[in-house]
Amino acid sequence: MNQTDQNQILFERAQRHIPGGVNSPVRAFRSVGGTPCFIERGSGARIWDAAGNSYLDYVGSWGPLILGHAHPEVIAAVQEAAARGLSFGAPTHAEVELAELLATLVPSLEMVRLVSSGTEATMSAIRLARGSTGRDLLVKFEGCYHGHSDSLLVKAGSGLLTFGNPSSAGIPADVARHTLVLPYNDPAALAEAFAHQGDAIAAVILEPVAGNMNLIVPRPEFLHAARELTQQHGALLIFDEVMTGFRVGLTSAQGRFGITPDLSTFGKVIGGGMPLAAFGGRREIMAHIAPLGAVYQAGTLSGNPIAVAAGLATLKCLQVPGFYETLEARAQALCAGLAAAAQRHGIACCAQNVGGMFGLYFTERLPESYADIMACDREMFNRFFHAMLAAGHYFAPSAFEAGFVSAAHTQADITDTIEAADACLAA
Ligand code: HOZ
Repeated sequence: MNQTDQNQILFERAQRHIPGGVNSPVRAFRSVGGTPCFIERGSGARIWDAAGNSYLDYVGSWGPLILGHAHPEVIAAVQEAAARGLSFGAPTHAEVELAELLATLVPSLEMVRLVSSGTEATMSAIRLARGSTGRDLLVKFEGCYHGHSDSLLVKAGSGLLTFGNPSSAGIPADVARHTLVLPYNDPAALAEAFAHQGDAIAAVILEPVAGNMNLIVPRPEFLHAARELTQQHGALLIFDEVMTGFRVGLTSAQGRFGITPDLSTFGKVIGGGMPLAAFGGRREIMAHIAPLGAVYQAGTLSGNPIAVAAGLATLKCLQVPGFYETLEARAQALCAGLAAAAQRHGIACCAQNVGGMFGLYFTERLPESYADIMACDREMFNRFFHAMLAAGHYFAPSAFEAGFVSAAHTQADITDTIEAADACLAA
């Protein structure tokens, strides 16, 4: 049997009992075409699929694996915690430590609640914003993705954008009408919304670096307008840092850009590859959460001890001096090298990174909006994706996702990927 058939065989089996053969839509390779790789194992910057192929991985489980796969300290912490029991549904010492550490590293997190996924974190933060302000209207931005709860699946990014259907079926119109969608990076549109409906807006939620419509860097004036307008009108500013949290720096995007939100959501890196997320913020707002207040939120696996152990071990490694400087340098080198390789072959291409996340665009200039992203050459991306995959370099299977570099990627790995891109783009 041809080795490569193993992925195909598994995909066919998977489709019999799992919708689309995957447990999260982007994994299905539908926008790029072809068969998804069924991953058997990972180590450092590499993953291996069921057919025995190995790849340098620039997905990193969509962001959590900032230390690379199977980092020894994280695995040891997980094994040690697992030996003491998988779940208690009761408070533990370790979750207190994690809450204290998060509050120290990100000072806006005066109080935090641990949950199991980014979706849960954003959904709960919005309920809290509505419950604490007594208002219903939520402002989000076109192409931003904040998980799959009802209020947030309106003109969303990630898988919805990948499949060209940015608003999900199954959301009652009555729910969707409480979500106002505005263009990202457009402070004037936000000011106008507040001028008209400012006293009805509970919260503005945004990705402080948009990472679910490829990657868009925020204009400073956009973030400042979001902070000032929410403050002026008694609304809350929610930073969705599920992707950017501890990915763009030790103080996350809010520290990097010097903006203090009222509430923030975290996920991915804080769980080190385990299902862990959090929402938190100002003490007086968080005091509305049950059991202190009337906004209900709960979960059997919230603060799960194995996930917390992985998160603590990961956050410890991130505090080593120079960690983020090296990560940023690697991501920058990758971006510069990929763009230069494409340009050498006359292909319109640019790339940029923020910390350890990056965007690669087949277009002339760096995109600043959803519209700019939609104008990129998707066919070119798909060709690039498949040529790189065949050469052993695993990029996100969608032109609408950010990429991720980990601390396990060496300069030699980056050089290898750039050389492969040069060869692929020449063909
Ligand atoms: N929504 C994630 C990317 N932005 C994809 C999650 C997954 O497929 O694992």
